Amino acid sequence: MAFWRRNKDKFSSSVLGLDKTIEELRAQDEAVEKEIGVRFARAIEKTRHSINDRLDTVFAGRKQIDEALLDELEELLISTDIGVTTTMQVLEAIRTGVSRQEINDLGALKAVMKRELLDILEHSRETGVASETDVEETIKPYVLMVVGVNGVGKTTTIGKLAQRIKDEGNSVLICAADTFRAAASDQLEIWAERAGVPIVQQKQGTDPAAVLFDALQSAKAKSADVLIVDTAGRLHNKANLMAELEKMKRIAGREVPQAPHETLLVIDAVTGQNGLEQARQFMKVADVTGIVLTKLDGTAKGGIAVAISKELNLPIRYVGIGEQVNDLMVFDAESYVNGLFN
Ligand SMILES: Nc1nc2c(ncn2[C@@H]2O[C@H](COP(=O)(O)OP(=O)(O)OP(=O)(O)O)[C@@H](O)[C@H]2O)c(=O)[nH]1
Ligand SMILES: [Mg+2]
Repeated sequence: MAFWRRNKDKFSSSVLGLDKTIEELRAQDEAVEKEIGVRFARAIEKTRHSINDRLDTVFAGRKQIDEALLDELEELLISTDIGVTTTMQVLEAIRTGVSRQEINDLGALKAVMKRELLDILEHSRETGVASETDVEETIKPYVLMVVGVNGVGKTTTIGKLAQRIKDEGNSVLICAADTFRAAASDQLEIWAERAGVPIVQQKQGTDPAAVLFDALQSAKAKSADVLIVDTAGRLHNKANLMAELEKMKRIAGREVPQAPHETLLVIDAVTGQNGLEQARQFMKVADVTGIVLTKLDGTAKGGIAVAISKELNLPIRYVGIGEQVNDLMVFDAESYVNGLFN
């Protein structure tokens, strides 16, 4: 079973305290959902402003949905980075709705947009989930590799993830396999300390695969549930990077069956369509199974989440919504889409 799902079950069974009544559990679920909705809404405030508020302006004083309005809508959608293909798909759905006289006002138009975006996000979750291949629950550690170009937020995400996975009741070990950049390991060490999880590191310039080998031995010896691996972000030499990632993958698979079980590609939402292009390059060198979209809090172009899902057909697992340890959320398509329009 994939880790995030395995974990979800673990989480719900821990939540199912016998001392709680059904009503109390329901209230607890509702409170959690509300909290998630509120945090998503806050994280995509800038994007909501650039879609929802501008939609209101485009519509103001208009009596009908005509081609001129659709042109403005097209421009608006493109500017949020949801991508050309998605924009065309949404416009097509609106045209169909208008011709069937199902869309007469802004409310109906927003409903169609929400439905189309949600469809795309959920489709990638169902079809693009490479890591859904069964990983037996007895396999330990669950190896999670984190890749992506410089500065997108890999190390920060690992710090947040370590805390989160630990809080969910797992023992975690971090592997500092970014031996390329000076201070990379120190930065990770600070996060490891903060989360109270052990870290395996070696001096700068060590072969990352050797650090990973050490970490795998240590994780097995400690019977750790999850090993999170930080990697170097440089992409300027594709052949090197490919060789390095492949070697790491080979070693992981030799030491732990089916490892790495998940390879998360981190994308910086602020870089918008450029991030998408980086992702394509990365997908050529690593078997990416899911996305972490960071810095959603810092962009008005949060529509990139939709473009990623559609064009890469990969599920977004987590989103980063700030620099603090709690600023990482499991991506929830519905909360995201609701947050864009409500
Ligand atoms: N606002 C915001 N900032 C973030 C988020 N995630 C990371 N950052 C910031 O982005 C910067 C780079 O983060 P790192 O984690 O060092 O990125 P990296 O990918 O490990 O970088 P390299 O190791 O150089 O490849 C830091 O200043 C982080 O605080 C996020 O979700 N929101
Ligand atoms: Mg880093």
